[in-house]
Amino acid sequence: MEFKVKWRHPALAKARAGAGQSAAPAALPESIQRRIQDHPCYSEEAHHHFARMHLPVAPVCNIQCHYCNRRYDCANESRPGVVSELLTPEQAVTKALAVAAALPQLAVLGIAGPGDPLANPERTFATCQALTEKAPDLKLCLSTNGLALPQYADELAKHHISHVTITINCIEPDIGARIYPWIVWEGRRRRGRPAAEILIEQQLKGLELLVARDLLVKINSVMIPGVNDAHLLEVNRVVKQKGAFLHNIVPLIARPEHGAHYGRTGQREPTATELQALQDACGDAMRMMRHCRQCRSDAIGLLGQDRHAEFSREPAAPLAIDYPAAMAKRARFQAAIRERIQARRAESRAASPPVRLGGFPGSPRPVVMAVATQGEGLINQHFGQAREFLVYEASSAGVRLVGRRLADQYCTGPAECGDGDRRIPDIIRALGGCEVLLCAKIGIEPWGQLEAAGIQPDSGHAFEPIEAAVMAVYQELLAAGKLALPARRMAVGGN
Ligand code: CLF
Ligand code: SF4
Repeated sequence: MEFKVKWRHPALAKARAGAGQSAAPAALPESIQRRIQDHPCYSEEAHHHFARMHLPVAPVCNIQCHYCNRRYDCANESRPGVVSELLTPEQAVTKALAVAAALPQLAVLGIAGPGDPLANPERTFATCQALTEKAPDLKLCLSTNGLALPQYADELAKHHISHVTITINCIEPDIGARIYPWIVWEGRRRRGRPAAEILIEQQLKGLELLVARDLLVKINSVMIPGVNDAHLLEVNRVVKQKGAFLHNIVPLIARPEHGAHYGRTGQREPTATELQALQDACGDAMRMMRHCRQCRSDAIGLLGQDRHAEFSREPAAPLAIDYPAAMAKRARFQAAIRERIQARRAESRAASPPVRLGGFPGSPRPVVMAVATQGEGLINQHFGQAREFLVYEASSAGVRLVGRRLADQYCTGPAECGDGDRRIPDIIRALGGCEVLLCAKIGIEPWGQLEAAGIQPDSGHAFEPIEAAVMAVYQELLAAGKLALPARRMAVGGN
């Protein structure tokens, strides 16, 4: 299905008009590139290199979602079941400066809970104001359910909050009534369809106001099978039409032990395949986020490598931090990262010529590969240490990230040596659909078990850039005649 899209973000609209684009997204204009190049959520490439820190200053929420247990973080930006410490604005600012001084990859400070930032406006904006003054080089980011958004659109712009996420799970109130049991609106608790109607209206109005103020807006949607899964295609169409920059569809997490309504009532979670099919169905007409880690509201570090436990609950003394020196160090460090990214792009263009078909009909089938990585865009993790795998699809069109899979860690240390055998069936299940596993190293036992399950381990590309390695493996398979079309009908690489 092809949507007729009116691309309303001012800068994007200009780019599309200039490029005469139809459904495919335009190459991003330089001004937008600059705004996302070091934001780990808004740029897939950046997420390998740049870190974010969440400041848990917002305890209260103004709505109830059926996937949320209020003892835990806002589930719109986190895994239910994970509790974050709450900080006062002063503590949050002090801690942010301390972390920024210690973590040169830090590029973004986000407020994402544990409740809704805009249901706690004083705490949220006091934190932002102090950060704008004291850490002017860090981007400010915020995530909200959108109920209070229209009221605070100007304030968000005033506080230099450049990136805002709105969680929009539906645009149809009857569906909303199945997701939100109540909201608090104008001092009163509203329920059912009328409550959902108000929430949706506020969310869409908020989106328009932010786009008009030139903020970059990401939409998060929780995929709830049988409730809003099919409907999210329509949500995608509408938010795109209203100028959202990115759509992040995340899977519902509903476990009985988390105590939320969906978990208690047996609402099922989507499978990785269902999630990917929905993201694919939304098409490439809109940028889809595929690398979300559903992180906690006090997360620190690269996505997928949360370091919050390393930083003390007690914030460091403010006077002990030489922030200007740390800022200069961070600027040098991040400039070097950007140079490395540019060099790697050039290298990858030169070293991995695209697979091309030698003028024959048909095309080789795509191959899905799992990758163990700790960041920096490299295959740099031992299989036994991995708790998640990024999943890439290689095809004659190139390499693309299609998602991530969570898995039990195969090796948890000498005390539990041997337990990997017990965990491997679950790991194999989590990697369903993957034909190759790329990692830095892997033991002989799991190698054999994965191979027997039809997943070929490969540590021959250890410490190489991910996309180049995935394409190299694809080309090896192609050259070996393993990709459906007979090898003699294809040519690999070249001009
Ligand atoms: Fe945090 Fe969210 Fe800003 Fe990112 S997270 S407030 S946009 S800085 Fe990112 Fe985490 Fe996914 Fe959120 S990976 S849960 S999308
Ligand atoms: Fe929970 Fe977030 Fe929903 Fe509020 S908006 S009920 S904190 S998931």
